[in-house]
Amino acid sequence: MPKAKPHTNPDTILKEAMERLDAPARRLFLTRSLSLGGLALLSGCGVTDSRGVEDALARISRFNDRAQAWLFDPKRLAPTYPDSMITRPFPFNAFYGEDRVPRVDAEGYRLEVGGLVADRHAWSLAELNALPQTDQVTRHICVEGWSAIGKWGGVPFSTFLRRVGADLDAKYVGFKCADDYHTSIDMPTALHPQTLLALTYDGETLPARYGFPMKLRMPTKLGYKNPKHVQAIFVTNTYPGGYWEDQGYNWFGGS
Ligand SMILES: Nc1nc2c(c(=O)[nH]1)N[C@H]1C(S)=C(S)[C@@H](COP(=O)(O)O)O[C@H]1N2
Ligand SMILES: [Mo]
Repeated sequence: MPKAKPHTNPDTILKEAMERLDAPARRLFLTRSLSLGGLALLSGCGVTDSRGVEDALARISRFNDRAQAWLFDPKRLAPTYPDSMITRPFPFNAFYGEDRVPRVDAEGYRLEVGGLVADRHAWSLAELNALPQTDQVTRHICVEGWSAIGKWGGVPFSTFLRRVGADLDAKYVGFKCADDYHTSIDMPTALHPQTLLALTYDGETLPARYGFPMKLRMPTKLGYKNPKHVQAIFVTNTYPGGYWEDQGYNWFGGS
């Protein structure tokens, strides 16, 4: 038997292992940025060669048969952590560099609310801050292959949706951001007890890089589903897609 060519390029290793997977498993994991690091994180094991990658992918593919239903149980809670485990400094990520973070004016800010809601009044920051607040320490997982633990505070999103008289039987909640980012989530996730309309990070007003003045924080979703600098929220039955979702990322994006 001819000896297999040694693989040196991580992308080649990943691509060749992918080709041996069945189509549904491949489709699920062929997000554009699945790197070896990301794969190691998703599979919970080190992947250094093509054998390791295949094992990891096989494990993920088996896991995924159960995962979608398991992750999407609206009553299931994501793990929480003690403050001592917060990652410092917490990483910044966006589709641009930190020098281009949008600077939203606090005074002029009004959160627009639209679609299938009874009350379309736009909210000032003072009004949002006057709603009941809570905080939680959870893990943020980015498909680019890193995760970090952070502390977000704000209004339980279900409280907000009820306050604006949202149609809770609608399928989707969509988000538009100050940097042209957009995304959308399913209603069960919107109503999940850990889904927060986040106004603070680590006890301070949400810093610009983490999404000032407001981000939606969902520990049950991958990083790219957590929109920063949210300017408008809309409730709809028409699939809204999203910035990464429209480029082939999985819409559900659970973590
Ligand atoms: N408005 C906006 N929200 C966004 C993004 C973005 O580019 N713009 N990037 C997403 C991605 S991929 C990640 S990992 C997280 C990063 O959040 P952080 O900077 O608080 O770590 O924000 C998400 N939300
Ligand atoms: Mo991300």
